[in-house]
This record gives sequence, C-alpha cells and structure tokens, in this order.
Amino acid sequence: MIANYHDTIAGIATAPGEAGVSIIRLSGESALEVAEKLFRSKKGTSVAELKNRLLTYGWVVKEEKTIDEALLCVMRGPHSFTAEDVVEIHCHGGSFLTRSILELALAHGARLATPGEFTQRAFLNGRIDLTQAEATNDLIQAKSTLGLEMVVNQLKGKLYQKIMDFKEQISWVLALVNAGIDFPEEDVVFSHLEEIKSKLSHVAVELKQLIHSADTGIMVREGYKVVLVGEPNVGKSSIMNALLGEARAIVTKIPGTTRDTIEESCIIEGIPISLTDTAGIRETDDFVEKEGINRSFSAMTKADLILWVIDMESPTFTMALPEEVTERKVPVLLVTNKSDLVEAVELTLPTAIQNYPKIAISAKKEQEIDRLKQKIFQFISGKVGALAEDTMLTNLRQKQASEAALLALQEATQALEDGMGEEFLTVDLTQTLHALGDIVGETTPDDMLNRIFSQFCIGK
Ligand SMILES: Nc1nc2c(ncn2[C@@H]2O[C@H](COP(=O)(O)OP(=O)(O)OP(=O)(O)O)[C@@H](O)[C@H]2O)c(=O)[nH]1
Ligand SMILES: [Mg+2]
Repeated sequence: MIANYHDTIAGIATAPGEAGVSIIRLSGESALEVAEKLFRSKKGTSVAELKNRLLTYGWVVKEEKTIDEALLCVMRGPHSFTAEDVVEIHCHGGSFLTRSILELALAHGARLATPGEFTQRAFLNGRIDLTQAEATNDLIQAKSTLGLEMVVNQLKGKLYQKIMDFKEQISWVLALVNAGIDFPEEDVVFSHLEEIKSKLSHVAVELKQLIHSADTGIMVREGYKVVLVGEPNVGKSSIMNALLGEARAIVTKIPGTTRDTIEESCIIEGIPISLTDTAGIRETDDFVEKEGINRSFSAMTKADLILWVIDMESPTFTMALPEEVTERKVPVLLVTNKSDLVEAVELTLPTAIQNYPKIAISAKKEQEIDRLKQKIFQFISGKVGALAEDTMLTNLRQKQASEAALLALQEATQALEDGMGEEFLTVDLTQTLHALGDIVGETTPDDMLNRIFSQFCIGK
C-alpha cells in the first residue's frame, strides 16, 4: 500500500445504503483530471479552474450522458485532509448510483482506496501523526460524550506534542552524552549530571502517568465490560433487560433459558458500558448448554466488573468463579435479586463471597435499578479519576510503545547511576527515542502501519 501511494485513490466516504446524499472522495495527483472526465459544471467551468473548497453545481456524466445531479468540491493539496489534491463529489445517495459514480472514477484512472487509505496518506504526507490518525478512526467509532472528548484532545495533537516534548528532552541529553564521547577531556556528562538526571526523571514520571492513563483510555474508547453471571433462573436476563430498558434477552421461568452470551451497549453517567448476559451455570449433560456455560466462563475472564446474581427467594451457592478471574482480582458485585419475594433482604452468604459488596434489587418490579447503575458507576469512577488529565493513551499499541520507552529510559538512568561509560548511555537513550517515535508513528514499521490502517473503515 505504501509503495505506490502516489497514484489517485477513490472511495465512498459515506455509509453504504440508501441516503439523501453520498460522497465519493478522490485523492492524489490526478484527482482533478479524473473529476474533469466525469463532471460538467452548470456554467461550463472546468474542474481545474474551480476555486478551492467551494461547492460547484453540475452533473455527473458517463459517455456524455447525465447520470446524476451533483455538487463538486476541490481541495488542492497541501491544504486538504490527505495533503494531496482531493475532490469530493456530493451525489444523490442511492447505493447503485453511488457505486456507478465510483466505478466511473475507477474507469477514468483512479484506484479503489483500501480501508483507511485516505488517513494513511494524511499520515504518510506528514499532515498528522499516528496518534491523530488513530483518533480520526476513534472519533467515528466513539460510543459516548466522554469518549469523544478524549479523542478530540488526541486529534488536536495533545498526545503528539507531549511525546515530542519528551523526545526533545531526551535528545538534549543524548547530544550532551555524544559530546562527552567526542571530547572526553571535558567530562561533559559529569558537569551536567544534575540537569541530566532531572530531565530523565521528569520524562520517566510523565511517561508513567501516561501508561497509567491507558487503562482508562482504552476503557472509555472500547466500553467498560460488565458481565452478568450466576446460576440458572436467578434473573440475569431480567436484570440485563432492566438495565437496557428493553426486552432484549428472553426471560422465562425455565432454568437454562439463556444458551449463548448476549452483548449489548448502554451508557451510564456518560461512560459506555458493554453489558453481557450469560447462560446460567450448572452441571449439565446437554451439549448445547455446556457450550453456553463455557462461554459464560470465557465472558467472565474478559470482564471489568462481574455482577454475580443470586436468587434471594431460593439462594444456592454451587457456582464458583474461575481461577483466572480471582487471580486477576476482577471486581465482583453481588446482586441479590427477587427482593420482592422475600420479607427481609439480609441473606446468609458463604464465607468465600461474604465480603463482596452487594445490592438487593428486584429486576421484575424494576426496584433499585437506578441504585444498581450508581453502584456500577462507583466501580468505574475509581478508574476514570485520571480523566481529569487531558492527555491519555487510548490503545494497547500506544501503551506498549510507552512501556518500551520507559524501560529503555530506566536503563539509561541506571547506567548513569552506575557510572557506566557514555557509550552505554547512548544505546539506552537512542532506544528511548526510538520507542517514543513508535508512539507517534515516526519509527513504526510499514507492516504495523498497514495493520493499523486496515482496521479503519473504507472511505476514511
Ligand atoms: N418475582 C421476581 N421474579 C423474577 C425477578 N427477576 C426474574 N424473575 C423471574 O425469574 C425467572 C427467570 O428469570 P431470567 O431473567 O430468565 O433468569 P436467568 O438468570 O436469565 O435464567 P437462565 O437464562 O435460565 O440462566 C423468570 O420467570 C423471571 O420472570 C424478580 O426480581 N422478581
Ligand atoms: Mg437468562
């Protein structure tokens, strides 16, 4: 994809399906030429003469036959999204029509854009860094207001600036160390020791904070995973429905109703939640149910919070959490359900689960559902404390590159403290710079870049 990025690409920028308007986007050296062949402005002005960023009314033509009425916009590089010449054709939104116009553009010399290729070009042409490119995609997929705010900060280049600031400080130290190698008689490193130490420790502290922010960033971007588990018939599906405010999962009085995991999204206090209902856990010979129960356990291992549902009217305690979950210390909230059927809401619980926080509700009567939501939010709010900061890491890739940078930086600091030679310091500092470059995409290998952009939607 990177090798031939000077050709002209075309893609449908709007969502597939019927719509009022669709947009076909062209980008590359011959974008205007391709547009010239398929568009006739009402006034007869050629595409090459059209002013930048103005919509021009006209018709899309195929072999001089009009196939649509359209508006065309020219954005000449470098002042465009990709920094190349870009043309947008705003046509009517029929899916056949939109595809026909795209095919026309391809017939006139454009190549079909791969997913994310427009953004990839913006990145390759230096208009945005990798974190901004990722933010562009995240913006499209944002699930909540909070997620949007976070991504907009990244889109504005706040993370990029922070990383660039780190790089500047490390480069300054590296320059001194190199000077020390070139002029050994002056002992440059020793005479700047305090300043060097303070710069390295400052960057290390800030990097640690950033790494710490990643869990929150990823959670806000992807959603906080809440999983409903428990024995059959305790009311898991009823709680799922009450939290969603719709009858999404099947509820019956027959134990073993839910066979497969069901995942849905909802928002609690601005945080996107991914809610999973699971098959009730019990010993069974039924092959299908067994498979469902395996899935229940697998959902538990991915949970950020487990809602362990217990039937207050006839409590049984044969279920146990898998080791993986207890080892990972996944928070558990005991939800004692069917409070409408019992007089006293106090339950005698086995010692193993006694200390988990609990809440009594009635899913059927929709009692205490708001309080359950608040409780869920309390679990999350410990994590979203870091949201006050405006710069966060938002995906695993950024987190891993930051961890690599921190590790190399810690090694540099250690080398300095151990009085190792400048050559050792140079290696560690260069590695730190390399890992920092990875975060913003400066040193990211091509195959990794291709993988990142291929996850984008087509036309972006
Ligand atoms: N009285 C009362 N009945 C409830 C309550 N919650 C659920 N039920 C009833 O309990 C039965 C089982 O509810 P479900 O939501 O299907 O239970 P489940 O845990 O999803 O069951 P499985 O899918 O079989 O594991 C149904 O008859 C519900 O109407 C409640 O709060 N009060
Ligand atoms: Mg169920």
